[in-house]
Amino acid sequence: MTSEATHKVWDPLHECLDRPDLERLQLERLRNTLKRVSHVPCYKEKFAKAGIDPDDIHSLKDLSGLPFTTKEDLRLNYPYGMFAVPMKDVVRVHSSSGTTGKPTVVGYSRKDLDDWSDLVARFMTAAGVTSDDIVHIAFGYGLFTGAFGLHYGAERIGATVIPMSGGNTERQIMILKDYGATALVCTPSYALTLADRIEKMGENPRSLSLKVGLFGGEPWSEELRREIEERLGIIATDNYGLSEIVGPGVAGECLCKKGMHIFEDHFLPEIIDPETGQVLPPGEKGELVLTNIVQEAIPLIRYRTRDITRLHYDTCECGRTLVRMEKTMGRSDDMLIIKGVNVFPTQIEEVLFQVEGCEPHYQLVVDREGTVDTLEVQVEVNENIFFDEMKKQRSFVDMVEKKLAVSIGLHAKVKLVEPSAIIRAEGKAQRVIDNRKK
Ligand code: DLL
Repeated sequence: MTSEATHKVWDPLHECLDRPDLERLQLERLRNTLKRVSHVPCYKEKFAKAGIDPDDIHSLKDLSGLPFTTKEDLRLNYPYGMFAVPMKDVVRVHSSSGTTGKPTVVGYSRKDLDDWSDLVARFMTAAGVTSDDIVHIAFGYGLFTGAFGLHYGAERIGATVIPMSGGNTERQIMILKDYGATALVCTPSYALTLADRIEKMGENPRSLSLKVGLFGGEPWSEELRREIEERLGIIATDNYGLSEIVGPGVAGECLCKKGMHIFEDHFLPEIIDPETGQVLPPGEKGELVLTNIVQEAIPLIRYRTRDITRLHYDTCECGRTLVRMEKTMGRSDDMLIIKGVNVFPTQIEEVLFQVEGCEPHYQLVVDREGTVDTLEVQVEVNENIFFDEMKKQRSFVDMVEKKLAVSIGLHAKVKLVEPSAIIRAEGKAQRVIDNRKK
């Protein structure tokens, strides 16, 4: 990596603003956004209920008086009810897991797509990517925001993009070797899977041309970072985002690796106590809440990310003045991220409840085999099914596994257990056993 790449800032005008100038810009953008969303039925209702007139917002401090937006709001307004522009102005749609069978839908105007590419270009530049790089994208192309987000960001920089998409690890490795990628884009766990497979093939992952990794979409530790860096011989950087807010491009690390800079000229961050909803003082750990202040198609006000983190306002050596968020430290809800796919236990419950013979008692066991996450759904079935002949039981399991795959977009192994086998909780049912948390 050249020293030029180390210090490069994609948009110095916005990434290195003095805080008073940044806050002026934020307030102006917030006020404009509130005006734009006030005709969206959900916000019209929320503002009326809270007795809020967007014109009464005169300072950034007033933000804490505005109502929150949640995934539930998106579910209730499925699919396009939260959009603030007519469909003719929406040029792209993406989505993410919802808490039930219906996903969360987001839209982008042409300007939103343009802005999104710039936001991604910002964190890719911060990680040292330049127009000299060849960027291998191993996120799945589709409704998930990961692949398209990074794709257009890398093109914006002028890098060469290899839109490999997900899966087929052996082919990925061949392309990585032959096409000479210098930057790898995927989840951190997939980076390890690649390293494992290359080693199993008797080769050294460090002999690839890779120099930098841009990893995100799921939580990962500093230990995992060290392992990836060591085994692949690269600099591994973290980037964060969520589809409701834009996708990747909400925040990303610079090469100082001291937290991810949140692009505050686009997103207003707050940290709240997830129980009380109260805003916490700077530096405290709590749930990240984000407000879109630039987006046209679906600007969300005080969106509860459910991700737990801490914000740091002290200056960073890279020159960016933007606040940094720490690696996430868990969630304030029960969402699981399995192989990079977001899964809510309620999605699984919904499927099980629709299958005749399944009892309303189940448990999810999440584990890791080598570098790969696994999910087992243990479900109680009535005696007829449990004591049925093997062949019939097998086809019952197949049927449930297929239904689950359709709903959650992930293969889960189904294990049938006899009635009353799952321990009954006295308080809240313990639906999830996550053995990955070592
Ligand atoms: O995962 C967007 C994304 C794609 C970000 C690719 C970065 C790279 P969703 O599918 O909506 O969007 O999932 C969002 O994933 O609320 C976090 O819980 C988790 N998440 C995303 N990035 C990180 C990260 C994309 N770097 C949810 N560290 C978020 C920890 C992350 N968790």
